[in-house]
Amino acid sequence: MVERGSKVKSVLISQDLSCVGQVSMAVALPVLGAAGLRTAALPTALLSTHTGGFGANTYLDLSPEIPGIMDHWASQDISFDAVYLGYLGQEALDVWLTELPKLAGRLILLDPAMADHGKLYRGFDAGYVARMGELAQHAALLTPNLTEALLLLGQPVEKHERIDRKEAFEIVSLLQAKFDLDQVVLTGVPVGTAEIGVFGFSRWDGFWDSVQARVPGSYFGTGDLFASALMAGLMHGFHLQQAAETAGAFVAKSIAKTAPDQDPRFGPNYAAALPWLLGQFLEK
Ligand code: PXL
Repeated sequence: MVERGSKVKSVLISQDLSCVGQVSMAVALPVLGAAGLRTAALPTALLSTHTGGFGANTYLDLSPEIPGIMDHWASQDISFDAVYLGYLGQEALDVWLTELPKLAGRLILLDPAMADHGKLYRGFDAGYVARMGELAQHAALLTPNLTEALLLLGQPVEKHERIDRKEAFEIVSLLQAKFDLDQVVLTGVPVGTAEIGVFGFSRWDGFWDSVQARVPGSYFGTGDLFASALMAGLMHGFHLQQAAETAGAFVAKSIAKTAPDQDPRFGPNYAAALPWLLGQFLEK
């Protein structure tokens, strides 16, 4: 549903705001805003930094604000074409379990940001994974990395180091069935020694994959950049595969444009790849 009197599509973004580290809200807002979308930002928590390697970060839970903010928007007839949820935090996940069903009918993208490289992020546990699975049942599109997908399926996370194409498609298929999803994008899948793949399914276009050479370097926030660019592509009318390939290329270009001595905790240089991304939408 497009907001009245406007052709600009609107996206509600809800995830944490980490003050330092270029992850989650701090990259979703600039990417989606620059892509010409009307963004609404609903931060779930305020952290001094992300939880990946800066020591004892502060954490302020903002989730008690969410229901009141949603009620105020409803009273003003403010609605959204799409909803993008990423890293939420323990308390906000519970709030969204109540709130998300009320937004049924929108394009709901859930990036179940909770783990990577075979490990849960600090502060998360098996209960968080189980509740993320419940939330996934209210999403239309799920974009886990391989570790998150294995956790959501209750499979051994040791497999995150390398799987083959057949296993990757099986994982996509199992996720689709378990959470009754319209669309799935399994991201950052290491296939072979020097390649990285994205494997997807859409109810409309079936299964597809896209494998490319891995750009060396591992940075925080790449999953958030990918999901943000994916959402931007979908809002510009791209099919899922085209949106995922564009998002994957955007992340690869961001990494390629990052100084080799840059501290990976601060994320890649996505700003240098943003003009390229926006060009993809203009050419459409
Ligand atoms: O999506 C990465 C991310 C987002 N938000 C917070 C994080 C991380 C990764 O560590 O800690 C707070």
